[in-house]
Amino acid sequence: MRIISCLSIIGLVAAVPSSILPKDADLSSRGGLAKRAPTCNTPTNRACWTSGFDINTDYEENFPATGVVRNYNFVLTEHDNWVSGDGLLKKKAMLVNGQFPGPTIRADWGDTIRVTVTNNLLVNGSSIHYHGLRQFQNNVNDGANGITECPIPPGASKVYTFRAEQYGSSWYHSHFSSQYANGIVGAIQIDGPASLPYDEDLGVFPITDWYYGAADEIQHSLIPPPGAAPASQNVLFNGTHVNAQGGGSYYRVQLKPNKRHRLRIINTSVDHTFTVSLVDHQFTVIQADFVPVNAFTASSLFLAVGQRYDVVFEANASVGNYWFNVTLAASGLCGVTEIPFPAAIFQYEGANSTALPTVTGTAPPDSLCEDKTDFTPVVTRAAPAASFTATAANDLDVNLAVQTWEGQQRVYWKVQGQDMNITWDEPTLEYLAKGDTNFPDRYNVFEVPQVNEWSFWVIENLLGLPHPMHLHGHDFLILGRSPAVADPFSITPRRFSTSDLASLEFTNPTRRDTTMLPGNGWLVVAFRSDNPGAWLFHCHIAWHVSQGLSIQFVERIQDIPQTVPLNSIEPICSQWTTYYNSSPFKQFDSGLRI
Ligand SMILES: *[C@@H]1O[C@H](CO)[C@@H](O)[C@H](O)[C@H]1NC(C)=O
Ligand SMILES: *[C@@H]1O[C@H](CO)[C@@H](O)[C@H](O)[C@H]1NC(C)=O
Ligand SMILES: *[C@@H]1O[C@H](CO)[C@@H](O)[C@H](O)[C@H]1NC(C)=O
Ligand SMILES: *[C@@H]1O[C@H](CO)[C@@H](O)[C@H](O)[C@H]1NC(C)=O
Ligand SMILES: *[C@@H]1O[C@H](CO)[C@@H](O)[C@H](O)[C@H]1NC(C)=O
Ligand SMILES: *[C@@H]1O[C@H](CO)[C@@H](O)[C@H](O)[C@H]1NC(C)=O
Ligand SMILES: *[C@@H]1O[C@H](CO)[C@@H](O)[C@H](O)[C@H]1NC(C)=O
Ligand SMILES: [Cu+2]
Repeated sequence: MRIISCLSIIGLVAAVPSSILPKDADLSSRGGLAKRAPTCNTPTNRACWTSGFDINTDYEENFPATGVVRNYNFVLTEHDNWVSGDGLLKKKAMLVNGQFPGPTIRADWGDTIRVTVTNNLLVNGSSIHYHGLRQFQNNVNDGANGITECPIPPGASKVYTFRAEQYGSSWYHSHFSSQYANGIVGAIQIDGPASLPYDEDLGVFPITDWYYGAADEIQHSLIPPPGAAPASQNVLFNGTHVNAQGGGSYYRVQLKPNKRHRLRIINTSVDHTFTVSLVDHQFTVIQADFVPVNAFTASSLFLAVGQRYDVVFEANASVGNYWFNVTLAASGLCGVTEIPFPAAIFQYEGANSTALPTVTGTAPPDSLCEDKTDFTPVVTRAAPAASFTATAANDLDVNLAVQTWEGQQRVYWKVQGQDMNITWDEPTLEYLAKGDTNFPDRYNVFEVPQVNEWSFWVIENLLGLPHPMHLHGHDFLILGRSPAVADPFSITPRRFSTSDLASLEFTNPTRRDTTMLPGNGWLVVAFRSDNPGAWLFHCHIAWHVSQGLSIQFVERIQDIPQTVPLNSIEPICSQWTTYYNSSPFKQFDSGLRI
């Protein structure tokens, strides 16, 4: 029932004339939070939010109707030889409002977010994806070009409107080929309740691998075998770092002595999965992706591309400066950077603001490229174990292939023998708008027809390289995966077998939107088919998705026309088609890049 009430709220926002919508929030002050509903959220009680809504509320069924609309204007621009936050030149930058990271989208739980994106790039199209946002019955606003929309051509604008149904920390990024590696990336902070008290919110802390080259040129260099991802030249903390030549500066985060701080760590990498740690401090995790979890404490945390951890820690060490370190897996399988010890500085009030930390700290244990899956969501979910069997129909084999393309050898990533290769001006939703369900094989469509049932997927990796897998439109339950090994290349692929069944956890397992698929191993995930639409499921390594590592779940095809305004994609599609037909710059990859 409550799902229906959310639906009608969304419908109302879309249907009412803008004159009677609540007055837009004043974004000029306090990060856009000048206007907000009264909240019972205080430093001693973060679990509380507003009347009827707290940390135990099932946010997939119910979220506050604040009536507030947060407006953002994003202008995408292109710059040659742009000075990066580490003081060195990036050959090609593409930026949101001229900055990197782009502006943070900030809203309260339940607000409506409206982002107007104007594409002022020279020749590229673009589409902006809001990572982890559930987009309930709102598939057209998912920002995946070739799936849910046509790219926005240069000179055109598009408005994305969606509700902050969940709360926590995330990011947005371009989904047009490898474009986000040029810098079209920013953070999202949605304020809501939390599972632990804290005093200070330090805000979002995006960490990214950084390449001085142009993304298109790097991607072109990966066409011929071996097609292996290059090392990054740097790692930026909130856009800043020292560089290998001794320039640049460490990003400094200010701490208040003896206060509990909340930090929102976001891995906005193109390629790297890493471990973070803060010398002499422990992190207590309160949220993983957009899912609040029962607090647990760790001395280091591993983040795959796209993953987020909201942590709380107490500034109770002696007043001073402390390294916040990023460590890559020793095997190099989770990415390689040319900068030896990427770090930021966490500086206590009263500490010397030019001095470097003196304590090196101890390196965290090798992550073996594996994310944690032993924490428990606050709002519980269970999948019916009896409904699960591994069959040919829910098997997704991931493998690499070399094929001839335009007279040259080319590397492809394939799922069930097929690499994704979409056509920008024929997105999946356009097929559906025309009533055509005859998708080309290269769209890699897997249909999920059942209504409100759990759908189970067994992903089997037939190579040693791990992949961070991300699903749009849902948080998935991580039922299980094969154990991490130090050198997955040294073993033969481990397929899921009936003897592995007993190791699966169906009752409130870890739930999130991104997780690692082990090298030469398997991963079993489940999601409930409660959100009709075409939802991507892909590796979040930008280079790999461009090389094809992606599928789309077309969920409840019969219900999509009733719940998704398919015609709304047409204006941009016709503008894109007109533009692209006359553009000499053509698609040379899968067309996708998260
Ligand atoms: C995108 O822009 C880059 C940089 O200007 C260019 O190299 C590439 O060919 C463009 N690709 C498309 C499909 O427009
Ligand atoms: C990162 O930068 C943003 C934008 O300036 C700021 O709001 C945020 O607090 C910074 N994060 C940290 C941890 O300092
Ligand atoms: C971010 O994720 C990427 C891709 O999985 C990974 O290679 C990188 O090490 C991660 N970075 C951090 C800081 O966790
Ligand atoms: C700092 O606080 C943490 C957790 O609140 C606690 O485990 C730790 O012992 C404290 N350390 C010091 C030096 O008091
Ligand atoms: C702060 O640190 C700098 C660099 O190490 C040093 O030169 C300076 O003397 C220090 N200032 C104080 C007040 O200790
Ligand atoms: C943390 O980073 C600093 C600065 O690069 C480095 O000196 C230190 O060795 C690193 N510590 C660990 C444990 O990686
Ligand atoms: C994608 O499919 C189109 C249409 O079949 C084809 O022309 C193109 O070569 C394919 N792209 C790649 C990278 O395989
Ligand atoms: Cu991958």
